[in-house]
Amino acid sequence: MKGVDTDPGPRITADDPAVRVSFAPGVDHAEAGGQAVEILRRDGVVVLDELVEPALLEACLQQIVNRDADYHLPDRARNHGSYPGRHTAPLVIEGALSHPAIFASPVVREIGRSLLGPDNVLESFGLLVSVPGAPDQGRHYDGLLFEENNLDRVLPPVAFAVAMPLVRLDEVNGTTAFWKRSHRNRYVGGPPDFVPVVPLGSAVIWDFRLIHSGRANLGDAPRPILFSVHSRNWWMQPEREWEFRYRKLQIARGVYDGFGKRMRDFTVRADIID
Ligand SMILES: O=C(O)CCC(=O)C(=O)O
Repeated sequence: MKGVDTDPGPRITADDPAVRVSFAPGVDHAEAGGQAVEILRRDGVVVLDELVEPALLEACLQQIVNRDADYHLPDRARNHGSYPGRHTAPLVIEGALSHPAIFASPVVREIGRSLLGPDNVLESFGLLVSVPGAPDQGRHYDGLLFEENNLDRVLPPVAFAVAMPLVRLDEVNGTTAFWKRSHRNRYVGGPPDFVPVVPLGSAVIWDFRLIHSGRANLGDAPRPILFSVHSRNWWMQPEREWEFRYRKLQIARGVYDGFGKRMRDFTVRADIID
């Protein structure tokens, strides 16, 4: 995560139907997935609406709270992230979290194959939390191959983030603000042009090069999001030495034992938890 501007920009919500694709019952997922790929290529971000059953997401949140009621508390060694009031906590893929719709949605897998190549991998899977009082993030991109020049803009993508909120994201608990097309065009500042409200059941995918900023949590409850990174198989997110207890991808042994070869290849970076 690299800052480009400490000013987070004005507080607005700004929807754009051209950056959203519906996966409601009856929609042809292959066609909708193809549209999502085109939008990601063009704008660097896409919202996949009605992708996941809200009841499954509620079960995931319940499981997380039951396992660790303090999941939202900062722990520098155990969590990943360097922004005040915001961190990613490790998760184990088990129980409700092991449902493929959660960590390996067929729609997201297909988007990954199109944008990141057939042998792309799940680089990480954790819980992105912003706590009440968390301020706006500075504008940043999540990663570039070459920081020192503008080469990334003309290269194909190497990684994308998938944010699957466990609560609705809005102007109170803080959605994410995006500067569309900044993955390919020169960033010129100004207000964000896509600041979507994200209902439970929707997911947001963004290119790692895209400029964005998580908005302040003005509510009174933590804002949990299932957050994963999908990447080309030769790319890895840099690790920070002080995050020595953070585990970026963990799968329960019983879940992993049920995987076929394709899923094992996709989760090749996982720690298997006995
Ligand atoms: O919290 C958000 O909405 C975005 C988080 C983010 O961009 C980050 O942690 O890099």
